[in-house]
Amino acid sequence: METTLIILKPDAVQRGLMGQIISRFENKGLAIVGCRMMTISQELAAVHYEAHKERPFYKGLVAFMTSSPVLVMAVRGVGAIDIARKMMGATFGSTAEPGTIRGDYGVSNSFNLIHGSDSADAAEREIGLFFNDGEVQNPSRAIEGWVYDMSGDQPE
Ligand code: IDP
Ligand code: MG
Repeated sequence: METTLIILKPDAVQRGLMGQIISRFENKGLAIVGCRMMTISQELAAVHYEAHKERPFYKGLVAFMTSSPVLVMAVRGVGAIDIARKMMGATFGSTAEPGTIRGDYGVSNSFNLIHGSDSADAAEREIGLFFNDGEVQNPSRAIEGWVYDMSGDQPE
């Protein structure tokens, strides 16, 4: 099982798209195991996006991400990191495929609704940035045996 860090960005929250986007993850069979609404500080945005510090869009990105509340989620499933990235679609709303979150709900290249960790290392780091110890839950889901084939050693 993997857990990925998803952020519904200020545009998704302001546009009232939280429920529809959360539903996509739940409908897919992924589990929401952490959830908090917050306004991201300048400091946290800078650490979260430090890999982009030298990029021309960095200043605007930090301004956007700190401009209004976000919904931060920990989302769990087998292969959750890659599955969530596929569900999000390409970075730019203008080119993201229909059927993806960015492709279906937006047209902007910078206001692109959602962040998702892009690797296992990034997921671990980002979950540590946005959640305190013990805040990410570890539920035993009653439906697990119908979401996954549990007849072998691993959920499949
Ligand atoms: P990702 O969110 O799909 O992983 P990254 O390349 O990691 O995309 O960029 C992080 C965020 O920075 C994007 O989600 C988007 O909000 C913003 N961004 C990336 N490239 C551009 C750009 O060329 N113009 C404006 N904003 C950008
Ligand atoms: Mg990225």
